[in-house]
Amino acid sequence: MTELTRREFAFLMVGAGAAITGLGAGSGARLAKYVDAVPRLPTAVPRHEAYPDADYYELTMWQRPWRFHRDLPAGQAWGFWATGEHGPVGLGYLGPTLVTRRDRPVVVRYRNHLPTTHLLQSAVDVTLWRNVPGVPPDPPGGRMPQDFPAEPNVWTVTHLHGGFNLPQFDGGPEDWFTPDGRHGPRYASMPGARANEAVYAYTNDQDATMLWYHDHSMAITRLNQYAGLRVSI
Ligand SMILES: [Cu+2]
Repeated sequence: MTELTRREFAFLMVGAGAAITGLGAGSGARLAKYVDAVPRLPTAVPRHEAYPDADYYELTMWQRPWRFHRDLPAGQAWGFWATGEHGPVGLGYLGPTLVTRRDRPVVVRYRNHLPTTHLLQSAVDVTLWRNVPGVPPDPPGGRMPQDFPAEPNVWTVTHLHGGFNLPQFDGGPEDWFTPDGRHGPRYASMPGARANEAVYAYTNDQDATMLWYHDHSMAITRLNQYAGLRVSI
C-alpha cells in the first residue's frame, strides 16, 4: 500500500506535476522521501430517508487544493466528497470509503461539479473519439461514432469495480455526464437525477471484499483517475 502510494506520488510529480505544482519535470528538484504520513481516506456515513431499504450516499466530484508533498505548494486535484452531517466528507484527492454489508443495497447519487476545463487538458487526446486531419482513421470506419461533445469537456462516470452491477448502473464508458448536463449515448440513472448527476443502485450481493470505485469515462479515464477519481469501498 505504501509502495503504491509512493509510486502514485512519483507519477504525479512527473506526469501531472508541471500542471499541478509548477515544478518542471526537468528541474532537478528532489523531494525527501517518507516524510508525509499516508493519508487515511475518511468514511462516508449513509442516510436512509430517501431509500429506507438501502444505504444512500451522495458523492460529489469537486476540484480542490491538495498537497502532494510537504515541500510542495498545494496544487489542484479532483476527488469525491460525500455529503455529511457536518459538511462534506473528503480529502481533496481520491475520496471517502463506503462501508457496506453484503446483500444490503446501496444507492449512490454521483454528481459532477468539476470545472468544464480538464485539470490535465493538455493531455486530452481528441483523436480517441474524433477524426483529426493527418491522423489516419482506425479501420474499419474511422473513429468512434458516438455523439461526443465537439470540444473536450469534463465528462465522468463512476464504475464500481468488482460489484455485481446491473448494466444500467455499471458506469460504462458511454454512460458519462458533464458538469453542464450533457449525457453520453448510454447514460442511465434512477429517477430524480439532475442533469449533472446519475443515481445508481447496487444490489451488493457479491462476496464480502474490498472493492473500489473509479472513473470510467470514454477516452479520458486515465486522466480522470490521475486527477483523483478513484477510491476503495
Ligand atoms: Cu475498474
